[in-house]
Amino acid sequence: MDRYDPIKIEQKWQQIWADTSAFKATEQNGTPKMFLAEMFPYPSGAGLHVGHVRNFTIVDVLTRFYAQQGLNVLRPFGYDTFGLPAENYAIKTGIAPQEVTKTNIDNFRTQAKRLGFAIDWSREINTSDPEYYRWTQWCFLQLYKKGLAYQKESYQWWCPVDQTVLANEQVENGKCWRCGHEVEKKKMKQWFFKITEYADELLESIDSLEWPDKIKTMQKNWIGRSIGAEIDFHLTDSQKITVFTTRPDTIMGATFLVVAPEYAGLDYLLTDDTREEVLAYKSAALKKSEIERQENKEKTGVFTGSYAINPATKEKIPIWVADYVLAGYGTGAIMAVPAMDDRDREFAEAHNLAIVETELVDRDLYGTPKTMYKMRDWLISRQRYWGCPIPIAYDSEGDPHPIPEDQLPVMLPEVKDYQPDSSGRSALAKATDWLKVKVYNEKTGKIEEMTRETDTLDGYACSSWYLWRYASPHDTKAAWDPEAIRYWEPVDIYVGADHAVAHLLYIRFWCKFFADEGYLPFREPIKKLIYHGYINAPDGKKMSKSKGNVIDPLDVINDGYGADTLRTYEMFIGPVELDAAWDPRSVGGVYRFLNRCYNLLDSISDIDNNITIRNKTIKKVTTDIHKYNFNTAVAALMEYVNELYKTGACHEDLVALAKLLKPFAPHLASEMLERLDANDEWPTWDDKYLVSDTVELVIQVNGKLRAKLTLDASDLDDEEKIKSLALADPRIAKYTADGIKKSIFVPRAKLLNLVV
Ligand code: ANZ
Repeated sequence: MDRYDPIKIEQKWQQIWADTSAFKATEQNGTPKMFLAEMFPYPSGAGLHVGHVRNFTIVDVLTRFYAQQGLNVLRPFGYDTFGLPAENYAIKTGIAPQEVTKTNIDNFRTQAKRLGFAIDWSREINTSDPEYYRWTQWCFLQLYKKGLAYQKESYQWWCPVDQTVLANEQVENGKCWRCGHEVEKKKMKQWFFKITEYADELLESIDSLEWPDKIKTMQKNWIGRSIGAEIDFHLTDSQKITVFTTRPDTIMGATFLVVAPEYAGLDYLLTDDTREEVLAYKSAALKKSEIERQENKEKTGVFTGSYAINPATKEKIPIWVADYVLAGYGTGAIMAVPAMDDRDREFAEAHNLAIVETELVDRDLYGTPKTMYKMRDWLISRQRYWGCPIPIAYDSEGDPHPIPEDQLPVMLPEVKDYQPDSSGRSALAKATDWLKVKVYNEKTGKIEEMTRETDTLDGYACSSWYLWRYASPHDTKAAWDPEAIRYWEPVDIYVGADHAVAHLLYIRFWCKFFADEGYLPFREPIKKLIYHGYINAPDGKKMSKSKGNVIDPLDVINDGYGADTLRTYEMFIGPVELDAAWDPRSVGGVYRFLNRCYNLLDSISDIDNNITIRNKTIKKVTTDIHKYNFNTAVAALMEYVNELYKTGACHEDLVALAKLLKPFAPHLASEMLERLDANDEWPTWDDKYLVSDTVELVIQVNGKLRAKLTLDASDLDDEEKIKSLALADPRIAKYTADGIKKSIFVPRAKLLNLVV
């Protein structure tokens, strides 16, 4: 027969899939659905990288797997297109971000098609398309109406030379990334979403999700709920400082107070002797990042010149200012208890302040109970051109008014010069015609000429609802169609490798808000989350252009390996949640494996020699994919093929092989199934053919042999099951009644050691 020619086979099947709209999804009441998505990519000029391929292939393996099992599968695709790279490119080259984005999307689409992804291309979305951002603006207005989108003064990084606001990532070692001048913090009016309104629910409902523990913990820490109290320390009868403490019981040991440099009442605390030094300290502190400040390695701080009374001891204690106290948390003021708190002790030692060991008092004796969160409201305004315009206009008094919903979208106008304006406003400030708009003023009851908001929305706003747009991407009447939503959502499996506390928190917040508004019939948008590892260069280092170690996935395909090899290799590369290093030799190995699969078609045996291994392989691949153990599923297929070469493959062996291979190598598998005249329905196994291998497992308690258990060999990779079997055994249970400290499982030695 002919030799395996991936390029030819892949072209053939990609054409067939395109011609037949093979992956178009429609609602089918009565058929269970499965909605899978990756975190949609930012279409950069560099094209797809191997990390995207891992991300998209995981989704694709599952999409094809569930489709082969008869579920009604939805796997859409989209592009997260607003953001700084396109704008910076425009500033540098003068080429419109709209143009660059279109070119990049076209390239991404072509590349994704060459990888054979089972995408419903009719549902493609692009966040910078006016038909999309029109609804992002609608979402903003719903939040605005409920007071959850509001304005507040806040400190921003500011470059006095470039006269522009800078994003955190544009400040490098305290200097402007563009001109190198030292940056400052400047107080400016900004837009926020009130995510803190949902802090409790975001914290409490996360445990109901099938998400990796790592991500759940990161979100919990980010929300950072602290239960404590606010206590007043009086300077005079009418003047006081309120502190937030999680340890009101330590108040007897509070020997000084510390306020943040930005503390609102700071000026009031200063004396003629201290003013100059404190203000110099403040301006230095404003240049530091929050992380630097919390570290406060040198324990810097200055005395304000004022004292307050500790309400428990009635002692007069000094008030200091130090940048380890953050303005945005609690009240921006703390009671320092150096005998109890390490940071306070180090500070007291550095400044010769009293350290007094005392007893604890009853927690409710002083102050009022207070729950505090680390999470702040989400700052969403960007002084940037390339983003979704905020649908707001200001009247002559500077008061904001929403642009009426029937005037959406507020189109992003085309401009010539993308440089932010000298007042720190985006390039939109220079679009003079666009700036003027007639809006109804409810204060005067008249339609008046107003000035548009020139800030644009944080790109994370655009991605906070796109998963719902996928249900009805062409809807011109609503952001999403409730019927389509009820059928497809929530997302069953979501796959990504980033945004643990940003995007994945924001989308949960919007979901709860729109559920409260009656627009969504669920309160959590994503049931299961797969958070996968990165692919690194062969030496384990991060791939980067400057190191010249980037592997271009298209090169792998064009070298003759084909997309099936690339996909299968990236699933074989290691456990899905771990980072993995690219290994060119292993790519070759996967290619040879696919060749061997194809060549088996050459000589089909009449005798069925492989009923046991066939059933075993079907079971193993099925259960592995269910557990997202893609690498061991591929390994099982490799073993199976080795066996078939030894014993001879019959028709049924090959049909099973092609069906199991299809999620990983869909082109080759489709070709094999066609030649075998078989459909792609997922195969089932029959337990009666699975003579189970048993193993004996040694159970130790504190290193001493206490029991031996006989187990099914396939259970050896299920540590949790083994642990619970051991703990349930009466010979073990008598030693572990008080719980275990840890367990050490060594599958190769068939040994479980419980430490009590
Ligand atoms: C006295 C005390 C004694 C404290 C003690 C802790 C231990 P979390 O758990 O993070 O909420 N704190 C309060 N506001 C602060 C701010 N704006 N910047 C820096 N530190 C601040 O921690 C709350 C504790 O962190 C508070 O309780 C306060 O110190 C400090 F043995 O008060 B504690």
